[in-house]
Amino acid sequence: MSGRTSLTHWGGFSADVRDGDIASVRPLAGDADPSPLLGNLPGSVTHRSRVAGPAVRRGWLDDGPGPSERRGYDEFVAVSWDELTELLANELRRVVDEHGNEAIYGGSYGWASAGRFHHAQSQVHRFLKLLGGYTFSRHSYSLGATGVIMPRVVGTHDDLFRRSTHWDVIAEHTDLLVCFGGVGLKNTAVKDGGTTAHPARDALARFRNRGGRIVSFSPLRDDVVGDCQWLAPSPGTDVAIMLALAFVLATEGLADRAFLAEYCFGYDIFERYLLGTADGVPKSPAWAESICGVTAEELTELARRMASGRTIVTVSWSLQRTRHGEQAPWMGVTLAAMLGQIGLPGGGFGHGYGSMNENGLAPLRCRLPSLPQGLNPVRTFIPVAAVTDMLLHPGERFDYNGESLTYPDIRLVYWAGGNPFHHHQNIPRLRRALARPDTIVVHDPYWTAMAKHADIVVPSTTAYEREDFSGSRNDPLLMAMPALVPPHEQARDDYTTFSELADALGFGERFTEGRSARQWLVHLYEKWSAELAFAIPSFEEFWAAGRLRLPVEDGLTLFAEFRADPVSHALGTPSGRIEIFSPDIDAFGYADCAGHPSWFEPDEWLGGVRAGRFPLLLLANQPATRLHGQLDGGTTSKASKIQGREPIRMHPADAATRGVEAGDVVRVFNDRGSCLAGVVLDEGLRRSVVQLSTGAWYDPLDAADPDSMCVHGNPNVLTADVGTSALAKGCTGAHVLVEIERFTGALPPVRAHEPPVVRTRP
Ligand SMILES: Nc1nc2c(c(=O)[nH]1)N[C@H]1C(S)=C(S)[C@@H](COP(=O)(O)OP(=O)(O)OC[C@H]3O[C@@H](n4cnc5c(=O)[nH]c(N)nc54)[C@H](O)[C@@H]3O)O[C@H]1N2
Ligand SMILES: Nc1nc2c(c(=O)[nH]1)N[C@H]1C(S)=C(S)[C@@H](COP(=O)(O)OP(=O)(O)OC[C@H]3O[C@@H](n4cnc5c(=O)[nH]c(N)nc54)[C@H](O)[C@@H]3O)O[C@H]1N2
Ligand SMILES: [Mo]
Repeated sequence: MSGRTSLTHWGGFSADVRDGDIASVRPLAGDADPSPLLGNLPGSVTHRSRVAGPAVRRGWLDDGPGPSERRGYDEFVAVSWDELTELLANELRRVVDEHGNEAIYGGSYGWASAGRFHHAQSQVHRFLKLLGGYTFSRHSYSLGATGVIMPRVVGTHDDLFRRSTHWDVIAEHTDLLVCFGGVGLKNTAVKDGGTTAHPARDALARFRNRGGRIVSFSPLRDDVVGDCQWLAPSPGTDVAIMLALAFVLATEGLADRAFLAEYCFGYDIFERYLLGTADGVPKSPAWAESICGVTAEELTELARRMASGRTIVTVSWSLQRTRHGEQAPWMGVTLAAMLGQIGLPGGGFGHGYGSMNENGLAPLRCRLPSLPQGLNPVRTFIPVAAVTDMLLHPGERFDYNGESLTYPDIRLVYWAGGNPFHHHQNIPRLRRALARPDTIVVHDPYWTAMAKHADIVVPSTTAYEREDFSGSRNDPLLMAMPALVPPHEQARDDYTTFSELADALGFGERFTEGRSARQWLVHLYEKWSAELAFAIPSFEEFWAAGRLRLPVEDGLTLFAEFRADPVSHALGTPSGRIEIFSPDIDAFGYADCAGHPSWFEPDEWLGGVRAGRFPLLLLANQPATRLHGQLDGGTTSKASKIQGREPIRMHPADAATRGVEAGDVVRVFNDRGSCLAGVVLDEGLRRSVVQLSTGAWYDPLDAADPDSMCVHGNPNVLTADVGTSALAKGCTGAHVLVEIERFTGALPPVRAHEPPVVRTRP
């Protein structure tokens, strides 16, 4: 069969199918810059790493629920679907009866697949809410710091992306794009929910053709593709750089004081810090030079240039995925406010151009159809990246965003559509935490490391084995996603699994409302259609056409309404203005987040004492060859590996001092853990910076030992499991200090994509 069209988080495609799998794919017509990630799809449905049928960990089956250090290397026993439903329903009932619903952790963070109905998070949360609730999580690994700080600074975090200044406006009006963290095209491959066009490359070409210029602060040259002024500061020092730029504006009469007075709150308090009146340290270019390694002259010249034309200051999301990650976006807005161009076409602030295929894309004029979630009767939550802290420290109090909260005592962990062995930091610590609950349940199509650490493994279908539709809020197309192939082996969609469980637990009718999956698609579509302000075709017509074009809001400039009328379009902050000083945050009295943006020395950076022991700064950034850990075994992903290991990029000079050559396998280590990786040499890196993307599946040499080396190259065996600050407690996985040596031992095989032992019973 050929030519059926579907959608992924990284683009639309049409597929030829053969033997129950995707044989080849072609990008969606009209996508000017399709993603190379599509190359991971062929062969993915029947890949050997699929979970073939329901499976239960041997120790759990024999001994019953309880803490276990055997998670991660025990064998599994194949069970029937009926057995699985009964075991799992009984266990959920036991935990609820004995410990209450709060003892279920259902945060279940993760990206799963495109699809509005079969969206794994929506399914698991709806199910657990009807069960009586669960401990939930707030915010994301993507935007943990931004999600808390920016609502306090500009009254929103979401609108910074959803209603960001359009690429066309930048191409037409911007003179200078000052990018902290680059504008990497690799990351604009992706948008959650799916994306049908990739306009960033073309927009940047039009911008440059018109005379627009880019200044990229980034440790990596290729964070901007094509011409730019590349400045490579020491990672983690961007706030010092921005302060120095601000210092020049303030002291050379270049700050827009009228804008600061009318649209901002508390600039005067911040300025006392900036000029050093408050603490005796002027944040001058000379001061910043000693921290970041960019010269005072370069910084001074840039500040003047920024004030002389239409300038956007854009801060990539990576900058807030570090200790004190709240500061960079806050200081970025402050710097843009001092330039006084916020709300003017082609000027102002951006957060994430080059982080996702969302900034610069026009938002829909309507919402999308979605599965109703219901209310969670349990109010207990954690900031999402505190999952290990929660499991290791039940009953302990912690600070978060002005509140004092308590970690619940979790007995059952339920994961559907995410992979903590991909997303969480300090895997050795994570493994110790995962030994503590009574039961871990994982739904996934694949034997990820998280599935291998579960007690009950539920085989899910992939998005290509079921019917759905999807789209995202900055994409004009709602796309039909017909089933391309039948379900693999015994795989079931999560909806069917939850329907049967809900039945066994006595709330089947409330969960399904009597609808099949197909009937839900029709129902969600029709309900949505009835609420729209405009007419759309019937579901059948949409399904036959395969797509539906929706109206979008073109030509946006972020905060244009606020600039035009700061009274009726006041921001959602306490003052209604941009809070350069936040009295609320100031009153929290946190040692690691003050009342205005400030420079804090990072933990993991080249300037501190720790760098004496571990002298290389590793960037654990997003992979160019896949989405997170998804389809790590696919063609595009595997083609980049070196002797089967994830590539690590090093500057030739850093390699030479260690006797390392291109193509070598190296051991990357610090005091938390170690992994192997394959060397690529590249002069486009700042000295002492190395880069190892996330996403190689965790593969311990000795699965019984939580401290074991990962032989495949997962950087999260090295990263620190500490929050951004007491304010947001966001993920800080972007940077970690390491040392590297040539690996001289016998090269262990990579078994990451091999399933565990699954015994069948007579
Ligand atoms: N060190 C470091 N760590 C990081 C980051 C970093 O920059 N540095 N980045 C962080 C960021 S921004 C993010 S967003 C996270 C991403 O972390 P995750 O979102 O957890 O990573 P994914 O690999 O996308 O995991 C999704 C899982 O869902 C499964 N899946 C797909 N479809 C379905 C389905 O229909 N049903 C079910 N049940 N499962 C399905 C996939 O097989 C996959 O295992 O990682 C974070 N971790
Ligand atoms: N291909 C692909 N695209 C993706 C994803 C993926 O898995 N694959 N994941 C998506 C997701 S979930 C998210 S949240 C976004 C994340 O988007 P980001 O967080 O912006 O992505 P990263 O790749 O981690 O970082 C971007 C660049 O920032 C630079 N950088 C790192 N630290 C510093 C620093 O201290 N200072 C400066 N100036 N620059 C620094 C690095 O060189 C890095 O390449 O990406 C999305 N896009
Ligand atoms: Mo993310």
